[in-house]
Formats: sequence, C-alpha cells, structure tokens
Amino acid sequence: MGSQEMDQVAPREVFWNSHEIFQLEGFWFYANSMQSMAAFRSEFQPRSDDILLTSFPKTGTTWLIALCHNILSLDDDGKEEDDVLKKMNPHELAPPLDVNFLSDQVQDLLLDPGRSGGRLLQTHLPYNCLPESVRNSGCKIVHVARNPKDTLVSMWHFYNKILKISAPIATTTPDGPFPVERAVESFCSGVLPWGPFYENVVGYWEESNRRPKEVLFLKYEELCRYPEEQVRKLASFMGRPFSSMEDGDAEVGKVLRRSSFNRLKELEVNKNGVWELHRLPNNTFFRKGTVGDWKSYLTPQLAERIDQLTQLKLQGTGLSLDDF
Ligand code: PAP
Repeated sequence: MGSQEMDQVAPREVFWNSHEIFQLEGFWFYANSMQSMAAFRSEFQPRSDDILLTSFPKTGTTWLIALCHNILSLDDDGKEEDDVLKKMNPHELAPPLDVNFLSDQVQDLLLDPGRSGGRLLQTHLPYNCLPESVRNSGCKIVHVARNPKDTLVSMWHFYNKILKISAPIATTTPDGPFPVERAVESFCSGVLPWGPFYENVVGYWEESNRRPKEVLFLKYEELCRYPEEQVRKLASFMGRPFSSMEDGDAEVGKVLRRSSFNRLKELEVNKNGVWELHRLPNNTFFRKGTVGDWKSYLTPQLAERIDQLTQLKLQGTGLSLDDF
C-alpha cells in the first residue's frame, strides 16, 4: 500500500496525548513517518551482506549498533583516536530506515556506508512489516529484546524527556511527567509506536527459530550478564568470528569496552551533542543501562499487570523475557 492509500484508510490514535500514530497490519507507527515507511517497504534494495538490526524501542538498539559497528571496525585496525563513535552517537551510523528512508543522509549512507564489509542498517519495524525484499533476501537480521518492565520504564523516561524539550514529532508539550499508570496502560493496550511490544518481539523470535542462520535473537539481559559469550555469538553470526585464542579474547574485550554504556555515556558527543536528523540530544539514549530498574518505578500492582500480560502473550512461544 502506498502512503496516500494508507493515509486514507489507516486507523489513527494519539499516543500519550502527543504523537499521532496510525495502524498498519496490526501495528502502530508515527503518522509523520508514513511516507518514509511506505518508500522503505517498496523501494529498499537489500544486499546479501547487509546486517539489519531490529528491536522494539528501548530494548538495546544503541548498544547493539555500537557492538556491531565495533565488530565490523576491527578489520580496519582502527586506533582509539580514529573511533567514529567519539564523533557520532551510534544512531547516526545506522539511522532508522522506516523513519528516515527518504532523507539525504540515509540515501547517502545506503550508497556508501563508509566502511568495508556489509552495511549496518536499523529499524524498529516488526518482522512482518519489513520490506518483502528483505524477508526474501536472506540478509542477516539481528534482534535485541528486553524485559518488558524495563523496556516500559526506559520508554517512560525517554518520552518524558523528549516531550519536555518538544521534539518535532510531538504536537503538544505537557507540564509534568506522563503518569506512569497511564504509560503502563498504553503499553499493555499495544497502542504505541511500533507496538504491540509482544507481537513485535515474538515475530522475530519465531523467525529466528525458523531461520537461525539468518535471524539472530539476543536479549539485553544476557548481553549484560554474559557479555563475552554474547559478543562472540554475535560476531560469529555476522561472519566475523573471534579466534578462541588470546588475541580473540583481546578483541572481544576491545569491542565490549568501546561499546560500553559508561564509555559512551561519558563521551563529549553523547553528553552535549545533538542528533540533527531527529533534533534530539544524544544524551536521551544513555540513561542508566541496567537490569531491573523497573523496581524503582512500578508499584507491585503495575508490575503484576505487566507480568500477567507477558505470561499470556508469550505462552506457548518458548520465549521468556523474565529470566533475570
Ligand atoms: P532507542 O530505541 O531509542 O534506540 P535503545 O537504545 O533501544 O533506545 O534503548 C535505550 C536503553 O538502552 C536505555 O536504557 P535505560 O533507560 O534503562 O537506561 C539506555 O540507557 C540503554 N543503553 C544505551 N546504550 C547502552 C550501552 N552501551 N550499554 C547498555 N545499555 C545501553
């Protein structure tokens, strides 16, 4: 469906009293990205060595981009001072294709990713909404998932912050933080950008079971708990396995250090820089970077509400997002 047809027929809602969203194929997306999304779905030409990073928002996208970028950059024998992450927020290396497909920056990046090896691409689109060309191309897809309560709390902080600074996607600017109870309500209803959360995640989980060589499913919590093991798994999947010898261990350490939350958060570019494409301060992508922060924000009742839904939605899928 083209964006004009979509515009006429798509159901619409307002997310958090501020962002207009529309529904397509059971999922919700920002209304102002309708044109870009339609173009991405119909025009995007994948290459067989592309690596497409996918995620529901706030589940570890920034970290995943940094990790993959640093894995691919090992071949360039980059010195610390040449590290582009010192000059750019990780998102600038792989802007969301569904939202920015028509921008000059993305079109330039698609033509010349500026590094040897495959292109690093990113989207929050659910698996079934990816361009057909991607689903049929066999290009590699990595998905990162996260505990739903931590995802929600991260999202709550993020939107409260960007609404305060009146990002261009927002139509109104509220006085105080959006009530967390209403954020839980909206999360559970599934009516939120790229939602419903569960269906988005399960789509990739199921595809990773069907095509494990082409779709890798990672969890934020496992990356936190077993970083070396998970990065080795990611690199092997990307076709850049580390050696099991000492030099391999050193490379894994380098990738993890360069991608670490503490390092990235403290870089000048992420403390004070702005991601011009979205006019967002880079610091909005680095908050706490921990597991279980939901405990500081959700009452037992709200947590129980999400847990029950998680159980219901993941029943029979073999997926658990509450292991930690
Ligand atoms: P996005 O969907 O807007 O791109 P995304 O990067 O998926 O956001 O998620 C942001 C979360 O990842 C934040 O979590 P928090 O709110 O619970 O703190 C952010 O702090 C965290 N994060 C960002 N970079 C890293 C990193 N290098 N390591 C671990 N966590 C990170």
